[in-house]
Parts: sequence; structure tokens; C-alpha cells
Amino acid sequence: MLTLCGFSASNYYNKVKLALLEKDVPFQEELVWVGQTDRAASPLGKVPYLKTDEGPLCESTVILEYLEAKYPQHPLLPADPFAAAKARELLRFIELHLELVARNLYPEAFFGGKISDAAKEKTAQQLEKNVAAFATLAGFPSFIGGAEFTLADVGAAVHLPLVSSASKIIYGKDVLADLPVRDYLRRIGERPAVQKVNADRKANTELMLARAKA
Ligand SMILES: N[C@@H](CCC(=O)N[C@@H](CS)C(=O)NCC(=O)O)C(=O)O
Repeated sequence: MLTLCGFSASNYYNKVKLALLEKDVPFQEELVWVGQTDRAASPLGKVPYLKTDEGPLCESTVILEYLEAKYPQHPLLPADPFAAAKARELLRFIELHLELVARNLYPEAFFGGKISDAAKEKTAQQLEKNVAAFATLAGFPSFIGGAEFTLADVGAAVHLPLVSSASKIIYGKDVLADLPVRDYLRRIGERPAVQKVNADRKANTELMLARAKA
């Protein structure tokens, strides 16, 4: 049995959870907050990590690739190598060039902290450049990059809402507003797996905020 460790307010945790649900792979969840992680499983103390019969794995994209290889059912990568590489390319863009950059805003946007004006300005410049580049790759034809739901959509479903909301809170403007992201998220939000992830996220976010206040 697979055990997914972490908490449902985390976008990286939800990326793996969404893939498991979409693929219909049985798993159980173990609630682990940051600070309570098993360092042998996740040496940087990050979530998620996955406990398997063969041992633990960390880094969400590595886990997704493992799941694709181990459980070929309901594939989340096209069989064609080039189409699969294009899906990975989009996932990489979303994570490295959008989410990881927007993450600089989270301390102030979501956690009551403060970030410097210089950091806000630098992040704004990077996001403007990176969103324009992302727009040339993501056509949103029906899913984010093509006609099939892939790992790129798994990443988009969990990361794009945060990029939008963090930028809206900090700059008063959603950096993704000129792309058809809202319609896209509404469409994929109809999928049962996305609905489950979002419902669990809301409940766990309340728990996380209550813990932070206590
Ligand atoms: N590259 C990692 C990122 C995971 C990550 O940043 N997780 C956050 C929660 S959303 C975390 O554990 N943060 C605590 C920390 O970095 O110490 C992955 O893809 O799994």
C-alpha cells in the first residue's frame, strides 16, 4: 500500500494526490505537518513524500514519474515520446518559472509576513517575463497543452490558482488574468478527483490556520 505523507493545504502534496486519484491507484494519507517530517524519507523536511513497499520517495515530480512507470493505468503522459516531453515541459514551466517565482510572495500573501518592496519588484519582473513565455507553450486547446489530461494539467490544477491569488493580493492584479486560466480551472474543477483535492484542501487550510493561531 502506498502512503502519501504531508498535508492537503500543500500544493505539492496535492499534485501527487491528484495524480493518484486520477490514476485510480489505491493509497492512504498520513497527515504530516512541516516540522514533523521523517528526515530519512525527505531529507530537506519537505512534503510530500511517499512511502512505498520498496522504500520512501520525495520530490513530487519524481514521485509522479514513479507512479507513471509503476502504474500504467489511466496514463497521465501520452505514449508518444515527443508529446510526453511537451507535457513535461509545461509542467516544468509551471513549477520552475511560475510557482517557484510566485512562492516569493507567499509569506506576505498568505502567512501574515512581510516581504521587501525590492523583492516584490524583482518578482513582478520575473513573473511578467515568465508568464509571457508560458503563454507561448500553453495553448489551452481543451486541457492545458492538448486534447488529453496530462501531468501538466495535474501541475496546473494545483499551482495556477496560487500564482493567481498571490499576485492578486500583492499587486492588485492577477498575473495570469490575460490567459484563459479561469475558464480552464473551472472546466477541470468539474473532474471528481480535482473536486476531492479542492475540498480536502479547504478543510485542511482551516486546520492549518487554526494551528498557526494556537
Ligand atoms: N520541490 C519540492 C517542493 C515541495 C515543497 O516546497 N513543499 C512545501 C509545502 S507546499 C514544504 O514542504 N515546505 C517546507 C520547507 O520547504 O521547509 C517538491 O516538488 O516536492
